[in-house]
Amino acid sequence: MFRKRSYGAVMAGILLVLVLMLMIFGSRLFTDVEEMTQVEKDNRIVVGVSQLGSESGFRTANTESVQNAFTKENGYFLVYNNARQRQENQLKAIRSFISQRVDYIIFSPVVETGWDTVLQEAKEAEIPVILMDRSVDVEDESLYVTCVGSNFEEEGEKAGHWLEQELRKRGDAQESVNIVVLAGTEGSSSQLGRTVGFDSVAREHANWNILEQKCAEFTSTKGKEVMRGFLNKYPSIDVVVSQNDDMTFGAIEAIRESGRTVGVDGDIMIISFDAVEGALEMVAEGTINVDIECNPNQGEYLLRVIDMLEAGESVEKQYYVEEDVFTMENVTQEVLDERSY
Ligand code: GZL
Ligand code: ZN
Repeated sequence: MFRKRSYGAVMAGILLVLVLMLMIFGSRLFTDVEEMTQVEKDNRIVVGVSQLGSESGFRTANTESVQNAFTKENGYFLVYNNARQRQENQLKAIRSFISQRVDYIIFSPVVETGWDTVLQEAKEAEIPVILMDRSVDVEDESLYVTCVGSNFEEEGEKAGHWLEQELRKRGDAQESVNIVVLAGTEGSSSQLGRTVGFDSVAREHANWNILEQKCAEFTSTKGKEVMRGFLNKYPSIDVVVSQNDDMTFGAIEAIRESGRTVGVDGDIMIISFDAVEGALEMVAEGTINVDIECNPNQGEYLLRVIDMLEAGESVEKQYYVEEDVFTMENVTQEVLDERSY
């Protein structure tokens, strides 16, 4: 009995000491972190960034460029959230930035619509909102300060004009051309713009048949799945327009598994978007015929915009990043070596 009681008493004593220690250090720990964070936040510009996901090589590079820009050395405190492709996660993140009273909110809207209310809340909280990569379709454009991204319609037109030139070069300009399109996330600026841009050129050519456009979510898995469906459905496909390199990688796998070939000397021409390093290597070897660049390095542009806002200067409503078009002719070893994404 005695032994049992003393064992129990010892355990209770240890437990009590542990609880006391946790209360002292635990609270100090939380206080320290909170105080430290608060102190740090006080003299650094606090930026809340809602990134839409991590679905592609482009997105990874885009995130890196933001994290490399908003550093402590540059005088920033970055609060970062990955919404994993879900708009409701972005809405939650933006509302949490508002309640944390960040100095700026930056986000890449996964789709163009559904932002009016939350941006109105940010406006009432007097927190400037900057769009990155993609844009929003809102009634009141004053709900965001500026958009740093790409001209997606122009990217789509570039793809169409490349196909025009290529068919002319091959002497096929009048032949009927069967085209399938792997589209990105439905309702995203990149999907909408690239589709409108390419279609604006395609309608100039009665001999271009766009057999089908289907969403493959900007991912390689879906790209392979949708392409496999196209190959089973359409016996003769001449061109694949794939709205990002990740879907292209999946599509090329499906085409090769079907026994057909791709690229410069292949059965099926590949037109892709983004121009990430892995894809440029495929352009250099002739597997991808052309890659329309979509530049993810927006961190520097965003830094400059915030510097201007901090200095009380006015900023443009839209900044387009520099972008190129890559074919075998201009993908040199030097281009590949210096590629940061
Ligand atoms: C384009 C960007 C697109 C990329 C895809 O700026 O929105 O989203 O083209 C990414 O790789 O998923
Ligand atoms: Zn044209």
